Amino acid sequence: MKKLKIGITCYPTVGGSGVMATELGKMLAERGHEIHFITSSMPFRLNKVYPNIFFHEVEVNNYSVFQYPPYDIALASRMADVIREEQLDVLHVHYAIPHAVCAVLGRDMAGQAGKRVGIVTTLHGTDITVLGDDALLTTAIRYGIEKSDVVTAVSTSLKDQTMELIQPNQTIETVYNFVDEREYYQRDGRELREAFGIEPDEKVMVHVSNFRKVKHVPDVIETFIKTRKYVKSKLLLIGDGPEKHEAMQLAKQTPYSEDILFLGKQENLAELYAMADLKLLMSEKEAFGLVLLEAMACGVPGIGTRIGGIPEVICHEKNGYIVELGDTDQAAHHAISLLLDDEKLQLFRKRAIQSVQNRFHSEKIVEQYEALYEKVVQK
Ligand code: GMT
Repeated sequence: MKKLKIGITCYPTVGGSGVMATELGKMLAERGHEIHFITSSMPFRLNKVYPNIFFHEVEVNNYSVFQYPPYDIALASRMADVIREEQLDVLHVHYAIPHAVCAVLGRDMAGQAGKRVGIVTTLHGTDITVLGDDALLTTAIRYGIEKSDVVTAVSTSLKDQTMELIQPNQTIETVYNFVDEREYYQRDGRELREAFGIEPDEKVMVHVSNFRKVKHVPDVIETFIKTRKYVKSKLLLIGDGPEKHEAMQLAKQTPYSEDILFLGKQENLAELYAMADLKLLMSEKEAFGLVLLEAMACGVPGIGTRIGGIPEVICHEKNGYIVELGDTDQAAHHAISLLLDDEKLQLFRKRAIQSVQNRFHSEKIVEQYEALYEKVVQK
């Protein structure tokens, strides 16, 4: 396809959406497109130098007269400059609020001198499932969606929820998330397990999140405790966030506190997954669950709640298990049955890797985005 000039805006420090936007930018650059990140700081996964990736920082000054720094306006203004100066073909923004609205404003500010930039908006979840409930923001979210040329959602569940909650006059396409298979693959974790004091006959369960309330970390700990009674195992809790302290307190009160390891924020998740046998994601809101996909790519099957996009990632009883929100008995039941049956565990591991390759392969997903860009450019 024709090589394009693509602007990308995301929250550079926010979990899955920032990771996805950055990985997409890197893959598009590898396919010969010119990428312009327009973000408040360098995206944290942009850890390699590319000759065709550029970073345009959005600096927001803190004026003493204003109660709030004008981030949205500064971003729209920067977008306008980059659209004009770089003659962007496409501006791909992640999150409707504020990024889609800023993109529309930025395109307007850029004026008619340049060619009309196409706006592609990807919805990641929080913009709809949390902000979409806020009556003050619904109009702005609908505006951002309707003024975009193409809108995608990271799961069909999120797409349906957006249509129901926001009722935009716009079609939304599902484009799933992906992982970089060159980083997320099954590795030998024996050395690392030993370094962490994990015995060869122990199983390892893992949870990765930003420890927000919606992640239901106490349910993860409860599931582990119920499983630990029957399976010699450890629980690795990776990440940091507002509920971590409470989770640590809870872990301390359990009879297996020694087996619950809080590893904090970690960069090299693929290496850590090499130690794990099972992933737990017990969230009450989850548009996709990128952490599940990352684990599956490394051969770690998951147990997740019947929430949002999770059932689109986990195929119940094939590559993992789906349980109802809060049902830690059922989660523990599945965990025990899987962890005590080595043959089944190996089969689930294999199927987890296969489903990532078949349904969420990076090449396939990046091609889907390219096809949408092409559509926008031809408009
Ligand atoms: O889950 C979070 O708290 C972070 C949030 C984000 O904006 O990065 O994640 C959302 O986007 C991810 C990437 O598409 C999805 O995998 C997550 O499921 C989604 N989180 C929610 O919907 C709560």
